[in-house]
Amino acid sequence: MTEVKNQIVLDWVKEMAELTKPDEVVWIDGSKEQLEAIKNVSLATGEMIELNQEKLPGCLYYRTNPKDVARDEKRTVICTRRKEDAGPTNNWVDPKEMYEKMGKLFDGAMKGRTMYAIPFSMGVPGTEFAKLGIELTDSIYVVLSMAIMTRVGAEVIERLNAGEDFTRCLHSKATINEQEKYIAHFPEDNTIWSINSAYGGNVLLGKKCLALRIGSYLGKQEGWMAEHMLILKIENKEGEAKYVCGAFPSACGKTNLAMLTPPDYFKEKGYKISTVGDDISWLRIGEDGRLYAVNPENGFFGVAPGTNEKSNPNALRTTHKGTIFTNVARNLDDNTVWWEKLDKNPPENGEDWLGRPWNGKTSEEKGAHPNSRFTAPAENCPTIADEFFTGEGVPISAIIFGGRRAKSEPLVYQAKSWDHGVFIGSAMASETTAAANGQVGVVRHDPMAMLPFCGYNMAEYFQHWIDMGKKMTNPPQIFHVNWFRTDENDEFMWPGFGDNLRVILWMLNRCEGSVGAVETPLGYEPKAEDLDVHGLDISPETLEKLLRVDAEAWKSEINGIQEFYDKFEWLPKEITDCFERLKKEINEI
Ligand code: SAT
Ligand code: MN
Repeated sequence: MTEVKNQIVLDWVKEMAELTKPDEVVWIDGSKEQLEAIKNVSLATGEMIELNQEKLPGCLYYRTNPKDVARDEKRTVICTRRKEDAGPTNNWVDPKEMYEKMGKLFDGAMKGRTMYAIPFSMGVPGTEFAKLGIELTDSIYVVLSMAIMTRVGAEVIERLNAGEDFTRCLHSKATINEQEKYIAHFPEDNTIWSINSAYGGNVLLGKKCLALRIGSYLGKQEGWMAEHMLILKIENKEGEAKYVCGAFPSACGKTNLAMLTPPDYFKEKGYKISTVGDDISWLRIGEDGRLYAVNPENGFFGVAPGTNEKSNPNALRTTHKGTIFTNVARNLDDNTVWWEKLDKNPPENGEDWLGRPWNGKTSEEKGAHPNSRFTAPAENCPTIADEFFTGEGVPISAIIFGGRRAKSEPLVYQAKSWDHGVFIGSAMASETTAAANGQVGVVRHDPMAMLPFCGYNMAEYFQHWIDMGKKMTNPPQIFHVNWFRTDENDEFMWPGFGDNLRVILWMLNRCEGSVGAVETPLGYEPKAEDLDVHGLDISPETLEKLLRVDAEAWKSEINGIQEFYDKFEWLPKEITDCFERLKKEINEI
């Protein structure tokens, strides 16, 4: 393997090994042979289970500790020297204090184990967007997952040897003691320490920790943006391509939107959808004054339950080889996997996510954990876009914000300007999901879907959005959507999934200025006739209800926004101006 020669890297690894005291240190080069050998070690210890290799070649099954099944926001901290630099929405601890506290926990944590050193790149190495990291871990699950989710290989080592900077990521599963679990970020040192967890979001440190928390901090310093956004490519029959980004909180359908299947009517019209990314976007301003995005990841860490032939056939195909399934149910008859809503045929001879015998036909209990996941290589995805592989940015026409909102939010509206769009993003809220520990289904403010992922003061982050807008001569249009509005009987009013393309096409028409709109206090809404509902069984009344601005609901919404804003000592004037205007206009309805 290519040898690591960078003395800064070697010194840091040595120092971390002296602290954690593993039996040995093994460098990961990303080769098939090495990963195969390491996988075999995990099969022998029972950490991973091999699935049916005919039906699911290269696929593995992994189960976490039952108390370690989601991101833990309470134990996620931002350690900046000044508390105000972490801001009112992050947990903050002084870096010195945190290093000391965690240093004690890491002391000897890898005794009797192997430390794996994983050099990885977020983004295609060598491109303008790419950033390097090294994760040190005592978990084979992490090694195998990082090999899927990031780019690992000789090229990364060569770049390190050439002196490129890297994020220092240290992880130990230690004893999975939830009282001593911490996911700590030291943005000023480009360092991440995570201990006592073995669940993806807390331990695959390239993902939320580097690509969003540290990434957002670096973006602020260096003049770019790290966002919790999918990237979708839409081509018409002339082959003209447009790209949109979408920010939705975890488990609100980003993967489904990123891989959507157009309704037949649109397929016949020649529309084609491809996937650039499903979770994270890194965005930079191009020379032409437009905003360009890449997906810095190399795989998908998607929610399994609800993924099926109808909701997301492309995701399903993506998981048929080389995938790690976590906390789903198993079918013991043919050694495959199952999760709620996969199909109508749950295993009778199964095992639930806790490893208990489970009969899916008779049991009242769920077989898979609601936040069970697949970790799958992006290259498996039938709709993966060519641009994913080059790592060159794609020009973004529209940014979509959205969340789960049963009542107040209309199906779609367009911001009146970039600054107004930043206000909309800053004020967005969503019902919580199982992706993070805590109560599910309560409305919480989650600006730009970044509340758990912004690595610095969110007021500064809003200011960064405003500043980026000023630097763009041709910024994307900003929209807000809600696929989840329900009627009096709590039934969804909008079919969602592939039919969301109808809303996206309206947005693209707006970007081109080819359709009009109705101005409301929230923004520009479609005229009902401009939403192409051909082939959709939806009544004009339902459509009207989906688009209606409910003034009463918005009065309480405004109180919620105010309450959220009150956390901040200051907010950009552009945002407070938009808020004042909204309050006034809602009261006038
Ligand atoms: O657990 S992850 O943070 O990686 C996925 C998510 O919650 O979005
Ligand atoms: Mn996510």
